[in-house]
Amino acid sequence: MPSRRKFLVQTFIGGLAAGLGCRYAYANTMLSGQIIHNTLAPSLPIVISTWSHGIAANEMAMKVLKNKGKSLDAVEQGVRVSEADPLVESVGYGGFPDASGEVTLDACIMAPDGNAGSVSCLKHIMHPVSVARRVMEKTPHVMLTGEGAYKFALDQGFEPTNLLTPKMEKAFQKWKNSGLRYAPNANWENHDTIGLLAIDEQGDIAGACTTSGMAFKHPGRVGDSPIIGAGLFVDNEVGAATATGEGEAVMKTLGSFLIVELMRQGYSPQQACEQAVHRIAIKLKPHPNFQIGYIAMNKAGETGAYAYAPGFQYAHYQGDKNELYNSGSMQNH
Ligand code: SD4
Repeated sequence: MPSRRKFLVQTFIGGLAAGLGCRYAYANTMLSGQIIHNTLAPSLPIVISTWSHGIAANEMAMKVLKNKGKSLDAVEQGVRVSEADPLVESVGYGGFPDASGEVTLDACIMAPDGNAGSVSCLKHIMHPVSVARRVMEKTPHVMLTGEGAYKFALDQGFEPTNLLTPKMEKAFQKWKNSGLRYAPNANWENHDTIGLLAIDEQGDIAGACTTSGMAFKHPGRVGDSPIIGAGLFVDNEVGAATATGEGEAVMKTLGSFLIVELMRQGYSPQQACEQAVHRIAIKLKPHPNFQIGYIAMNKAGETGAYAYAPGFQYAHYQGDKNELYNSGSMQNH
């Protein structure tokens, strides 16, 4: 290559690298010293999940793992606890309805062998994660949606259930009467989708994510939670990540896949979560009430968590310690 051209190419690449370096240096400087995280040295098995109800889900998942169960069974059994709990208001039974008063559920599951299953906009079924697992194991597909997913669930022997609790019916009527239109708002909506990641004694990683989505969403709206790579991603060679919060931003940046790919490049789970939140901040210019939270785990069992706004909590279970932590966030620094 002629020397001037070589110089220009090198200058271009150098400039690009410096630009990127700058961006990441800026991100890391801005974020450094702000991480609130558990300091345990990893020892398998380990379970990590989103929000305070993750404690009960972790409990069940760890029970499976301590009985020599596999991570895939642990993640399914774990999130089923939140799906059945009417006090968890963004998951399964007792979740917020959509703008027509119907509870519609999104869920997915991913196995250590890379297989995945998912359901979206599923009505009347209490355990969408288990339907997602059946999609993974009994069909050649990854995702079933709406009426088709419901019919499949019935064919598989799942019982129809009324998912709308009296409390949520009241909340819906109040919202309807208020004349308010749907607007994503992290401060008044319950952001409590459960994403749960587990690594078993053999070092195999699985994940599950399940939600009723954003309260009073448009009928038919599907969020990030059932989208493989957005709400959840597992690569058993590298690690796993899962998301909670305003799903549209996670979908636009394929957040969980991004985190796993960053870990593949050598980022720690914590650094990878921070970069994925930062990517959203740079690309999407979030609105004032925006919230998003990620958790991640790598093959060594190291974990990380990070959010856009303060208030995101996650539950981490290792040995005999099942504890709730406040994640760091971009906005409180
Ligand atoms: C969604 N990510 O449907 C979900 C909502 C959520 O806690 O996480 N709520 O966009």
